[in-house]
Amino acid sequence: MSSSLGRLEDLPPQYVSGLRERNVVPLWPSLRDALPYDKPGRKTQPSLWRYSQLRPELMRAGLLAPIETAERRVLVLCNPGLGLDTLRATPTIYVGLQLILPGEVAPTHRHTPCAVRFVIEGDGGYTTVGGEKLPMVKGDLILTPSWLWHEHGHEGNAPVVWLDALDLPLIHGMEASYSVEGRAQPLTDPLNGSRLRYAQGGVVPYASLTPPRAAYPLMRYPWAAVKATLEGLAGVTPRGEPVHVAYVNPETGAECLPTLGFSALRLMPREPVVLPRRSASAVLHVVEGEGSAVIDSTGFSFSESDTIAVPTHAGVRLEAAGSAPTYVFMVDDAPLQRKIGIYQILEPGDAR
Ligand code: GTQ
Repeated sequence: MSSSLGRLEDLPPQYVSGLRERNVVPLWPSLRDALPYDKPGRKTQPSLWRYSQLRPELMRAGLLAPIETAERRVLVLCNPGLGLDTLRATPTIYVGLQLILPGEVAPTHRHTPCAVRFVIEGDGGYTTVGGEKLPMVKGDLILTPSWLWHEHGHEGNAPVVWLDALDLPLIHGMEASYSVEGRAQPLTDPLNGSRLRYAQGGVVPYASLTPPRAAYPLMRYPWAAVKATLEGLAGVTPRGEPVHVAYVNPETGAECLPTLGFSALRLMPREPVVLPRRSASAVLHVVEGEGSAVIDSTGFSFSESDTIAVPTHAGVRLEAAGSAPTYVFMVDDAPLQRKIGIYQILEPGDAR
């Protein structure tokens, strides 16, 4: 094992420039950057975006950017450690706050990255995905899987805002990110149809037992059902263990999208939750309540609708404040990491 590697400056400059002219470089000066010992090199910073500060800016975007020229009126939450122009909250996860005003339609398109919407405020919004119109109620999770047509609309009378999460950095990094325009979709499914088919965990339409199965049988996960599940789980979870549920495909029990995973946590005041350090990066979004977070050594206090970036291998400690439970929605890249065989849960203090 070589502990001190040769540097670029140790080589004859003409040798290095001769290599570079042929589009070649020596590995050893960069080997430790490419493959650091014991822990990945991370540029991602633990970061917090406060909704109370961003909401006025988003409403201003409503005045500055007509939907016709914006297509998607979104303010992107960019991790300062990754640079503000690469549209990344973590190395793999894009998140943005999208605003749609009454009567507007964000036109039909489809794209290679997959996306989800997590509703923050407002009534009357909807997203149509693959011919199914999905109501958007605060706290609902709506899937728009890769390459499915989708458009957003608004039939209410106050602003509707949601959090977008996409695997865009990943697909863009693969130089595989693109979209195509479409026409307004014909509604081929009843309003909220997939939710009506899978209203109850553990009970599925009989016909779905015979292949082929739909890749994405359920498109909308209402918050009311997720919250009720968290309440039930809280009653049977030993104190000190996280009350944490995962959003899954109701047919297979697997994660609902191939790359990104979605889950929700219930926190109680004076019962801090320490999540294991792991190889996945994540974004936390506060659904209800307030509290504090320590991400590695950075502490934040958070309120409803705030969003937090969690780097890979980071320690995460969460605690509710006040007297009521606090609910946190989480997006991570664990599904992709599991598929490619690199997912790790790291015991405290253990990097190996
Ligand atoms: O609503 O389809 O935040 O295509 C970024 C790209 C939202 C969307 C984003 C998109 C969308």
